[in-house]
Amino acid sequence: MTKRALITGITGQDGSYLAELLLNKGYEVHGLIRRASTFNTARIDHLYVDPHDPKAKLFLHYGDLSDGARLVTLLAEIKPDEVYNLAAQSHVRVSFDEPEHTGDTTGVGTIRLLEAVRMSGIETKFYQASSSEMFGATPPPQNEETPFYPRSPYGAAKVYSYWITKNYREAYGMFAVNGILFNHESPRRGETFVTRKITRAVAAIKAGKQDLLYMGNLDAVRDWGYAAEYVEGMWRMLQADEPDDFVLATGGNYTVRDFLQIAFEHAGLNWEDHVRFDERYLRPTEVDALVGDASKAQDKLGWKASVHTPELARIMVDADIQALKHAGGNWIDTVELSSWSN
Ligand code: NDP
Ligand code: GDR
Repeated sequence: MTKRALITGITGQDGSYLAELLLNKGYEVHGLIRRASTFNTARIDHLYVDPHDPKAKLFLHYGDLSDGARLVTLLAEIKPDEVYNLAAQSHVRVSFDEPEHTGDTTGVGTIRLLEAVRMSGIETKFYQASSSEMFGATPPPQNEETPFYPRSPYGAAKVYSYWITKNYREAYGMFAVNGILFNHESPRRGETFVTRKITRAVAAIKAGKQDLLYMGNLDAVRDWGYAAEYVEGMWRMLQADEPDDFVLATGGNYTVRDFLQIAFEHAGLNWEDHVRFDERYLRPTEVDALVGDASKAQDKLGWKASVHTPELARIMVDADIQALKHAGGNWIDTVELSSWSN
């Protein structure tokens, strides 16, 4: 029997890698996409096959986590074996600008989806994209037992989603799990997250298209892993005998300054010649240090990260240098992006 999965957030970084993984495993994959005035499917275009083709295994459906009724009809129609809830307003800095919207999508959106599972009466396994941001101010190393102390509207919304997922597991016996993932990045990472902002700037500076990069807090410590490996961990959580919550992380410990140094050096550049401070990239409350302990995932799921931060930075720099070349050196938004976005 072909397994069927529904992915919310399929157009995002993780959604695209997860769709790839599941298609390779023979799944029929359904993705929820938001209607926009321009196409927002660039990360999954390479997977798309015309649905008239009998070999098509990827199907996209319009919908939104703010629209509960739509989620019910969609689940009743698709009847997935596995649901991966990856959709969210996922930018921490932006969550201070749009706290209510973030609460609605990143928090309440999860209960809309869980209720849709319950109301449609289907049997399915449920994965919730929980985050190390829930640990916030609690010092590292952080694992499944570490108390939460969120430091942003985003982190608080994710804590709500974490507990409501656990509650549906206990209240209704649902196979519902939280993957508590530490930062994971890739060449498909959104352009305004710090790693990608840096690697795109390195490519543009190397090509002579940009000179300065404006940044916020360089002292923040993060545990940056490779997204393509983390989606395998998500899938393994849903294949376990019992539903449970797991941390996925590399255990590495790097500052933003370390990442700058590694990325610029890989392109033969000195970061201090190009990086300037701009307070607009600071957060009202910062998460100083996130370093994960993923030993439970290693013991129970056999999952372990193999790509660590320095290698990841080099992969991303190489990919952005190539991408800029393919664009004929015309990344017209690069300068603007680094000056106004987060
Ligand atoms: P992205 O920001 O790249 O992708 C977010 C996805 O959510 C996009 O597909 C976006 O659609 C979709 N989305 C946003 N709002 C809605 C909505 N209201 N209804 C339906 N879809 C919506 O995130 P990542 O791929 O990096 O992360 C995936 C998930 O994992 C997120 O929930 C994130 O918070 C969480 N997470 C991420 C970590 C990381 O390091 N990457 C770490 C821990 C957790 P569109 O393309 O239309 O904008
Ligand atoms: P984060 O990722 O907040 O950890 O959330 P981000 O890359 O945005 O920030 C990481 C750290 O870098 C510092 N920083 C800057 N960040 C950005 N974006 N831009 C800058 O110019 C800049 N300068 C310094 C930040 O202050 C922060 O300390 C990500 C998201 O993917 C969440 O959805 C996910 O849940 C967590 O990772 C785990």
